[in-house]
Amino acid sequence: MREQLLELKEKAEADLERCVDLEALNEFRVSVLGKKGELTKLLKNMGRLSAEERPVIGQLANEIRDQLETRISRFSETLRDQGIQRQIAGETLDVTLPGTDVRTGGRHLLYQVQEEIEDVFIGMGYSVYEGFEIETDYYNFEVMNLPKDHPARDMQDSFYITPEVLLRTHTSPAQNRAMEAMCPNIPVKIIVPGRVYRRDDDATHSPMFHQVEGLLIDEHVRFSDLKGTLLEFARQMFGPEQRIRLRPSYFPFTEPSAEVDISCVMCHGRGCRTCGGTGWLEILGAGMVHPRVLEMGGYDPGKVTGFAFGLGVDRVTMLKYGLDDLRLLFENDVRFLKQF
Ligand code: FA5
Repeated sequence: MREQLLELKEKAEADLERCVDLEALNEFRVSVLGKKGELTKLLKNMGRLSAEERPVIGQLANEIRDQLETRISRFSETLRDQGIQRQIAGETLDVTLPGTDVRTGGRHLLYQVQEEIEDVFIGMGYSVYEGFEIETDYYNFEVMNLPKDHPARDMQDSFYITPEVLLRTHTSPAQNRAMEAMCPNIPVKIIVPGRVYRRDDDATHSPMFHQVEGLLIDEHVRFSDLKGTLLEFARQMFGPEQRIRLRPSYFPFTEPSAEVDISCVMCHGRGCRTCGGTGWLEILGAGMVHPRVLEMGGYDPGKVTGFAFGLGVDRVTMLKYGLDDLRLLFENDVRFLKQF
């Protein structure tokens, strides 16, 4: 049996060198040292040996196994190195292959339009003031002259965090916050851009949308100042031919109040599908700041007057870019967004 073992070793050492790759070497290893391999088969005859021979042969078999394992492992390293060398030698650099496309991000269309709106008002001397997206019932409604149980609260159904804390339904609460911060200084001349939330959801109403609030408080501010400011805004935003129309409306925090329309940007006032044949499109609510709102902000309505407006940024974006569904802006479809 000793001779058989030595023969197996000699043959295995010669065969090992003939393995051309790692796969062949692994197959070879299994065929010699594996559970059903040649060495195991040979050792099954150990039972026939005498008690003195058995440990001697057993030890020899172990030595042969260890030696073969070591040779296989070394040869596998040689094969691996050869493979790498071959790969390097065969590699060529193809400079004509297309490069990896590096995509750069861009500003979302809505924020491009919001910035454009801000620029128009900054050009008219307004400063940008930041409000809070999470507001208290007090600022969102009460100081806007909407006490609890006021029926006009129904116009702006909100998302409540607690009965007293909610996601703001409009940017108007920032009016009072700004008045508190600035009183008794005049003029207060601010715009407040930001996200607002309502329980709305259709093609022209989104549960999260954007407004830009405007507030001017000073001596002798008149309704005609409001009208002139909004006309100037519409012209800078939509072109010099743009007209605006004020329709009487109701907001508890302004008196008088108006809904403001611009002449339809699609048909220029002739009447089309977008404007429902009327030639006009609503973009904002506005009015003269209610004396009680001035008072609650610390100002004396006998000495100062003011106007305010709340502009829908998403609406302006739809009109400027001819979008027929507001929700396109929030679906995060890159094919849509990268057009702008
Ligand atoms: C208000 O939110 C008042 N705070 C505006 C205001 C401010 C009036 C200051 C007077 C003085 P209104 O609910 O009409 O008003 O909303 C104003 C504008 O926001 C609308 O003209 C419209 O352009 C836009 N808007 C309203 N709801 C949505 C909505 N769900 N999705 C998208 N835009 C909306």
